[in-house]
Amino acid sequence: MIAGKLKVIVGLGKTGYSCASYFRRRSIPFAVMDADSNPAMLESLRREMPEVQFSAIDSSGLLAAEEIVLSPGVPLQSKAIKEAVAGGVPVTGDIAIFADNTDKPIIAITGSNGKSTVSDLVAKMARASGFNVGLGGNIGIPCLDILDRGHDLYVLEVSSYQLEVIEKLSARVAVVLNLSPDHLDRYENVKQYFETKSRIYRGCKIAIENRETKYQFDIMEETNRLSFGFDEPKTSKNFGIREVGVKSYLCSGKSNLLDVTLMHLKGRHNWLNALAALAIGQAIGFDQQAMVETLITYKGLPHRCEWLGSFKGIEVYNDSKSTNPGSTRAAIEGLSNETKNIVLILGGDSKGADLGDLSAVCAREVRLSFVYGRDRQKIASALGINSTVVATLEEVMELIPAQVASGDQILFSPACASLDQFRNYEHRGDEFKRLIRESL
Ligand code: UMA
Ligand code: ADP
Repeated sequence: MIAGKLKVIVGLGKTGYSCASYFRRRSIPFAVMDADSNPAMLESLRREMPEVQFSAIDSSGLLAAEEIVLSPGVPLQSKAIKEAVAGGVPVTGDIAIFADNTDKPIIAITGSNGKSTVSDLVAKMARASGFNVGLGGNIGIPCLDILDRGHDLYVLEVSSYQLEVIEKLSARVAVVLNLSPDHLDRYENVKQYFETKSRIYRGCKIAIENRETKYQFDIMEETNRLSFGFDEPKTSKNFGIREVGVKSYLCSGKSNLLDVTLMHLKGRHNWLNALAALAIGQAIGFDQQAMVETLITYKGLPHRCEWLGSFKGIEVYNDSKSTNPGSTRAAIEGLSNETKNIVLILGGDSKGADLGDLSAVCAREVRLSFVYGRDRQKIASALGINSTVVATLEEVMELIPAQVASGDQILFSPACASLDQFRNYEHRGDEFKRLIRESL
């Protein structure tokens, strides 16, 4: 039982610990709760802040809290949190605390896919344009860890989980990169998930919109808007693609900015990511030449359609960061060609998604498919193509050498969360890299 009116941090992972450090720096009293009796950061908390009370999540303690600071992995809809909210206890999260405590501009980036790529790219463009930029959020660096470090601009990757507890972010620039079904184990339906994503636009100065997204966002009329999409742009506030002969250019209004073949990032989904980054940069006032040069040199993050090399004539791609059907579709379309030579490996925890969304693209583009992991039977039947179904990735890799040949492209793009068999997507991708090198 926690005594006195305190802020209560719920969840002691990366976020919870960064909130604790922040409150400590500001001498704000707080306590911490976690469903796990020995969470990841407990040892550090005991060592660095021995006076802080730590306990299991208990409803009466939450009801007595001055405010709950919720970690993103803890659903707002969980029983104890719902009870506290019903009892009038306010709930916040690290991004909202961050926004309330800086007067520097925030670029807030969400979307079902491409958040980390675009956040990283925009931060690099900002640096190339002379800004002292801080990059954080869902990308893996809790935002409060980058506050108070003298930055003049922030790029925050924001997840739907984080958006649940944000009333009004008031970002300088906000973008929903794209929307496709995800996290249906957390949300009641796709509509609720999309609505949560749309909260990022609340109070923003400049909204960046994807013209390919059909969802109707609720954006205040007076908000300035820029947009991006595959079609040719009409004004300098629109970013798009212009075909000139056989070449495709990223462009804004009448200006052709870059021939897409000059980018390392491959696949049409990355054209949209690049256009979104250019629109964000224009909204903030980045140097256009510096942005274009960044797009030419940017190699992308590991585990995102990462080309591992050519092994005996077989091209291998690690797309372990693909955790939903939308990103696997983008990967397949990115590798598509006339020879139907894609060997797809997927599986894991499907998070309630309908993998049937991939059946048409698989039937068209995939020569062979292997399905593994917890939801393998459900996934294989939803895909509707002939798949080899085994329990683990290791077993897939044992079967692979006998079934692939020079000219094939092996694509590891799981379309699922990794947590049923791996620590996280990085662990899964590293295991794939190790196993493929051993087996080919
Ligand atoms: N916990 C509870 N009760 C629960 C759930 C969790 O007590 O119902 C406790 C766990 O026991 C654990 C702690 O909460 O001790 C973990 O908190 P957390 O799950 O919020 O994880 P953090 O370590 O704080 O990491 C979070 C994000 N994790 C999630 O959203 C699940 C990280 O995104 C993010 O990088 C980090 O904050 C910094 O902002 C990860 C992620 O998977 C990579 N995000 C999802 C995604 O990208 O699809 C949204
Ligand atoms: P996020 O942070 O939203 O998970 P990442 O940049 O880490 O996004 O990429 C995650 C997965 O989504 C990877 O498989 C990547 O290839 C794919 N991806 C990246 N951008 C897009 C996009 N615009 N549309 C669809 N898939 C994408």
